[in-house]
Amino acid sequence: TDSRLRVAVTRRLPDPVQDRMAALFDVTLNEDDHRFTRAELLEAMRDSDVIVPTLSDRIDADLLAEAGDRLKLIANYGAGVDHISLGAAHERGISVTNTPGVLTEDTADMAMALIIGVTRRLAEGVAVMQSGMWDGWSPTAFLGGRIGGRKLGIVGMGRIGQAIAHRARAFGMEVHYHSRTRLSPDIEQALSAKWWESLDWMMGQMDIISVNAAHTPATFHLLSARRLKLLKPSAVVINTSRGEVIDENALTRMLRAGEIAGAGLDVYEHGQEANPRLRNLPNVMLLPHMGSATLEGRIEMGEKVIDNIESFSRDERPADLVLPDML
Ligand code: 8YV
Repeated sequence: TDSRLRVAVTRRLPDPVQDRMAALFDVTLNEDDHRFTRAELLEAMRDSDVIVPTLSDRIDADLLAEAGDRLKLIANYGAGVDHISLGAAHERGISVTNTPGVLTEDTADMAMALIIGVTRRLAEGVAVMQSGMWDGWSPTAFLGGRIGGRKLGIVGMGRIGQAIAHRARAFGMEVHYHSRTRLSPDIEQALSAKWWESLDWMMGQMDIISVNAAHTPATFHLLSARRLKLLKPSAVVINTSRGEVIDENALTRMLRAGEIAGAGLDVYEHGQEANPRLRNLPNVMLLPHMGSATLEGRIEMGEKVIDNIESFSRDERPADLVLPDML
């Protein structure tokens, strides 16, 4: 009999990751990469010591209650764990790990791409060239705003927020931030970042807001309709974190009414789907959750998952253990 850990992976992962997993564990892969139904997810959880889910798998308290007691570790492929009921897992003695760090720079790059893309009207430029309707250069066509000197307000200053701050400084932006805990003075100084205790006050002063806070009960609709109204009409909203942190309907209404100037969104409140009323707005760039989508990053995420499973199997504390009180 096979004494190796039984590991179920819910989505297709890059080949080097799957190959290494197959060499180390008794692994079940999802070669055709279909999204698991609840029943398939439950079956995988019942039959495995370890499950490797992604954000497309909702592991709530009800599912955990039905999963039996073989499952010991949820080794999430991804940093965000808002699709997993951490409290319920903890109560059942199931450990949870994630993959922080390896996707920080890629996600920060994508946030910058959206900041520049919306401010410099890249989507409009691409669209006119694709349509074949460009009628030649004009001194007043496609005028965007200058990136240098713009005030960037980062909401949530963890790893990704700080990586964006570094980049924004190199582009000559002014960096401001709001977060639960203030950075240490030396980090704040290195980033030339100004902390705002009040998100409300920061909102009113910024040219660009970048959302980089995890989705937790405390950050759900942190950018509420009321707070969004505090923005200047010339302001732009960028989100590469989780859609739920912004009231997407309120944001959509304001964009359509011209009450804010633009948005760059990689994530949506209803997960796999953007509000259809966000489409076809020239000042809105929508991406299909690509923030961490680099081949290098996705391989490193897999390596982190494997390291976490291996530590766990040796009865060591996995490097990326997530506890309910950490969020
Ligand atoms: C991943 C993400 O695509 O890590 C996260 O939290 O949102 C993305 O980087 C996703 O988590 C894969 O499960």
